Amino acid sequence: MKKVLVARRAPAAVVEKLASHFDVDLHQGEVPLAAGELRARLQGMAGAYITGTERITAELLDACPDLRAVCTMSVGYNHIDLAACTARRVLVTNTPDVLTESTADFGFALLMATARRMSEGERLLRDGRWKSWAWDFLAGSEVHGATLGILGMGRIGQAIARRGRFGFGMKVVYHNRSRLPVDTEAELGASYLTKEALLRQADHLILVLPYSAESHHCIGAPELALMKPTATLVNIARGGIVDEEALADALRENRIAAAGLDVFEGEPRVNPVLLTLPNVVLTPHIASATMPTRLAMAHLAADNLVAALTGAKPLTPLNPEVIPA
Ligand code: 8YV
Repeated sequence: MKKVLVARRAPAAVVEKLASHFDVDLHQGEVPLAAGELRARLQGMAGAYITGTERITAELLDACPDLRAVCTMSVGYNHIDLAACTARRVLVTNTPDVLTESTADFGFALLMATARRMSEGERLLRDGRWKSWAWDFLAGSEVHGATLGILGMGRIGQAIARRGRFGFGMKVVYHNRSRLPVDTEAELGASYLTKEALLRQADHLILVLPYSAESHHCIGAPELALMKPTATLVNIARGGIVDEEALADALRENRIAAAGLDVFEGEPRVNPVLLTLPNVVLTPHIASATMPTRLAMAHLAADNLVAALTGAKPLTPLNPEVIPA
């Protein structure tokens, strides 16, 4: 029987499914395996079921020559050196599609919570600081009818565009590495802008682009300086896309109005300055966290692993070129 490592706690049905095909080593702890532990646990393993918290590097692959498939329970795969996997003929799969709508729901929720100052209001209420009504008490910015800027117009970006356009009557503008086909733009009611124009025009800017060396700190001091002082910034992509120091400065000096962050550069560590600022809504990387979605992601990752190691066709491969013809 082939051996596989399940590197994080997974639903019982998923572990059972994997155990019916493989000899499974399950890491039960709540804390991810450290790099050295992961390397040790992967010795002799043909497959790895991982999440966004395990890094798959060229060095790790060289130390684990039996590894043939890495299946991540995440759509993002910046934690995996895909080129190194492909060069070593290690199949990599992710979990697209199944999380699109719930992640878009959360992106919109975070945008609204941020623009309408919900966390600030709840903190004030819970702390017993709610004294009275005033005309400008916790007055935030408008969501309906505002200009929604989307940076990264993949599946999740498009699902957010639909919510903004058809749910809230927003003007939707976007920037993406490649422009969408004209009929998709028309269907979404979204207009393409340069990154600079997007930064200047958005009342609410939501980041949904993949993280890579290219997108590292693609929102930094110069980009924040282009945004409206009344603007909201929401990040549900990856922390490293935003220069957190620059963002903290901009928020402290009210150069933008507010930010909603679900992801952080060094998560689970959060920049201590952000923790002190009232105009930031902070959530612990939960954009895809609904039970049905997480179950769908876990099953898809497991189904990919079963297919990859039993000669069947994986459902969502990232490097299909390594699959034998
Ligand atoms: C996951 C995510 O919660 O899918 C992704 O890329 O960021 C989240 O949905 C996380 O990565 C768990 O693997």
